[in-house]
Amino acid sequence: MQYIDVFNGDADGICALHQLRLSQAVDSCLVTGVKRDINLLEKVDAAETDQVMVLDISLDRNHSSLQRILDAGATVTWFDHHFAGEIPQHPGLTAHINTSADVCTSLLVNGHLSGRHYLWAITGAFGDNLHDSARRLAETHGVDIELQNQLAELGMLLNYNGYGARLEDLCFHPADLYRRVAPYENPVDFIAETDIMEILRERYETDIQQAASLEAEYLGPRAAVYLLPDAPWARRIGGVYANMLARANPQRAHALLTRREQGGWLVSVRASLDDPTGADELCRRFPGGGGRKGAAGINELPDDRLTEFIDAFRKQFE
Ligand SMILES: [Mn+2]
Repeated sequence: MQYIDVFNGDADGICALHQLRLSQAVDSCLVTGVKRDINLLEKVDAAETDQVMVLDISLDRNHSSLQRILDAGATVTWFDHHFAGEIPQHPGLTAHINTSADVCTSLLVNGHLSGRHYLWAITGAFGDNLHDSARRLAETHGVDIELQNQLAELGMLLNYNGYGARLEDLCFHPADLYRRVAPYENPVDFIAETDIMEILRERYETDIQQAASLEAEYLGPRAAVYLLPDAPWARRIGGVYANMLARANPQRAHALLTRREQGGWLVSVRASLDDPTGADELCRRFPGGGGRKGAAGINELPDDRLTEFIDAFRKQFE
């Protein structure tokens, strides 16, 4: 019998798994990838007695692999906040799915564990750009503003690490980053005793300076579109820069399109923070598109559909 932990390689995925493994330590096989790599279950080969934990990836996008694993007789526990589609009714599956715009997987796990490792849940929520939810949870536990801000930076940097077209674009492999986090029950100790924050912060600042020098392709009061070049810094910073723009302009929706090496565009969409809906709906209209209400993406938008996308984006949000 083996434990298999399948998790999104971003802050939310890492902080969700970390909370669960702090409360139940097991020796598990880790399956993860860059944040965009959400078809993670196809990499899992499970046997009858195996226990599979799946965190922060869409059930809809992994439906056939899930069916295969359940048919093999393995037990699957799933926590997620992305569009799930039809959830299979199977005695081997326990699914904790909530697609509300103000929750993330780390917060769902926090609820499941009755707040046992809430500092990591707050970190994961900040990582998913859910600042209101993160601060609300922090307030209920009396976390002071200074620590809140530290956790916000940690969440943002762990999230930033997950962005890239492939693992080579990243500072740390998400499985390695999880292993570095794993010994720390308290994020304050992780921040003080490891050099991870420093390494991520330095690269982040260099990347963000490059992004900030870009001009918008389209800029209106309710919608803005940015085109980023085919470069590792652009692939790393796109999603985090989109979150930053969203917070600076809460009434505006943002689309960041990063040029792909093979042609076409990698698309990140953020609905406005004032009305965080419609991003998934827009992206699902294009092949390879998906996500959640407030933040969604398209893995490969063909060049000849760029204008169509920008029109659809403006129509959705303006
Ligand atoms: Mn998430």
